[in-house]
Amino acid sequence: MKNNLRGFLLPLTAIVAAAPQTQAANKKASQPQTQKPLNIVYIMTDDHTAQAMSCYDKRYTVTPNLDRIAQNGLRFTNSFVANSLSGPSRACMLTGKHSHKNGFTENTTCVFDASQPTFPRYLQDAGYQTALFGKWHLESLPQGFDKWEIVPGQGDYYNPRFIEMNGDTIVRPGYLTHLITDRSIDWLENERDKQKPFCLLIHHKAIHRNWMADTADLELFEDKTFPIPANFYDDYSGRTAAKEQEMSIASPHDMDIIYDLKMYNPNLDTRLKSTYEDFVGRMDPEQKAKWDAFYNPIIEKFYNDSLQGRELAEWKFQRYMRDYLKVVKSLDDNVGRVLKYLEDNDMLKNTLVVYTSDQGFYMGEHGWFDKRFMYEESFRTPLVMMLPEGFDRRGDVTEMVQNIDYAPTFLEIAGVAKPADIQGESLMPLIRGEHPENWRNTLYYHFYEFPAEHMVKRHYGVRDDRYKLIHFYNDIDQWELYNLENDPTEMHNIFGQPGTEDITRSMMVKLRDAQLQYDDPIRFTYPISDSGELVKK
Ligand code: SGN
Ligand code: CA
Repeated sequence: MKNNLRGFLLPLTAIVAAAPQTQAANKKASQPQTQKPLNIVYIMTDDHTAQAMSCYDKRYTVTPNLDRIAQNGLRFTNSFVANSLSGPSRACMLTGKHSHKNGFTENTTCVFDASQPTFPRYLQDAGYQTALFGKWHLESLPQGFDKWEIVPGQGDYYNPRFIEMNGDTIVRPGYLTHLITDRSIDWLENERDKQKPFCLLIHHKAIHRNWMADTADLELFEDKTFPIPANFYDDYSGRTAAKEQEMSIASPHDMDIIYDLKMYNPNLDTRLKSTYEDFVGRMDPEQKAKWDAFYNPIIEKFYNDSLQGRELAEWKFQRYMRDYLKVVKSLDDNVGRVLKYLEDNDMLKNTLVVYTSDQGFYMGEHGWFDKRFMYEESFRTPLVMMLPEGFDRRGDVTEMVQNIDYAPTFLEIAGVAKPADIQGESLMPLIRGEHPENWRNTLYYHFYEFPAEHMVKRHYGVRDDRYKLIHFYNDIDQWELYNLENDPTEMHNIFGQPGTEDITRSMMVKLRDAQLQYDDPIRFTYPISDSGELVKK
């Protein structure tokens, strides 16, 4: 679905304020009451992957402001999502529950049930001021915020629309990443009650498709040639779902030469041309003049050169990388503006700054863009935190964490006891520098959005620190098993190979246990006895 406007169409009954269900669980946890409560600034981007963040990966770009967050706190090196898609990820992080529990399993038909408890509601009940600016993508309107202003659906990069709390839609002139930052700083400076602790969610559209850079950044990266990932020409042998996806950079259907790569041609019709025309149509004459001055020579050369085959695929890869990294640059600058505001106002000492993305993304690995798969690039998500005074731990956290952990973390900060139905774990022990012995050693994942754009089949799976087991189901029944130690790019599906029986059995047990623990109504059907023996099909 294109720029999604389903949020506009909801009847009022679907968006009325929910009954306060949070009271019972809202007992104060034991925390020193003498300490001033910490503020939380939770910055989240869309589709920003760790490969494009220099504190994780220095191959492609530099992100000094994001790196500053990590340098003054923690870098989580094993950070994952529960369902690699925007709406589902947001629902997981708001509720602390997997998709089957919060009900928002996929983007196309789900509407978030706003009557369920979320961390902003718990925080509000605990005396925090809560605010949200930017992308929301949950179709029902936000609840549990003292102030919010969201973009409809995916949002527009240029001169974007915002939905205000009173239901009005306004258009703000400018580039979205700046505007969300301006709005957030304005709230910090002029609107909040400075006597109360706060939790501010700054949730950007950047770096989402179709990666339209700010005109100020258009010239960046044009002289750079990025290394092509070793598995760019993956033939997907042994992996049916990977073969049948529609997220290939080389494919003219999947990556649109006009919409994605801006090679506008009035004489060429492509699948997403009209969407591109709509987006560019939002620009004012000055923005459009800069846009055209930059792109026109590239367009002319592109159509003259008539590249084919691998040359064309690699040209598309380079343009994709450049566009994506330009959008990252303005995001990084704007994160810097927020840090500067907090620093200038002496607020870093009592504010936890969290930076993450709604999921990872493919930067040409397996030949792809987009996300969805439980493979590493999109299962992972960056997570760095700048820590306030009194938290001395620095460096890497290597424990496996997941976006269902954010809600219980924020609850612990606010002194709210974790309700029994929250499935995530508070990250506070890790932030304090502890290494809890019983920390999770298995992650559970479940992706549902099929059939849909990009055609990634439904699947669930488990990952431990060495192996990953995935089951693709619904219209197929295929298992994949990876040894991440020998095969970190997941090119060799070893499921069913002689010699893998023991590890298959043990991963099946982990999968069965995870589905029971998280109470997922979809249970795998591979025959396994009560004692954990694998019954060969
Ligand atoms: C849009 C994009 C897709 C993307 C989904 C979900 N298409 O539909 O490429 O996978 O969003 O992304 S587009 O033609 O509209 O750009 S998500 O991050 O919001 O889940
Ligand atoms: Ca996303």
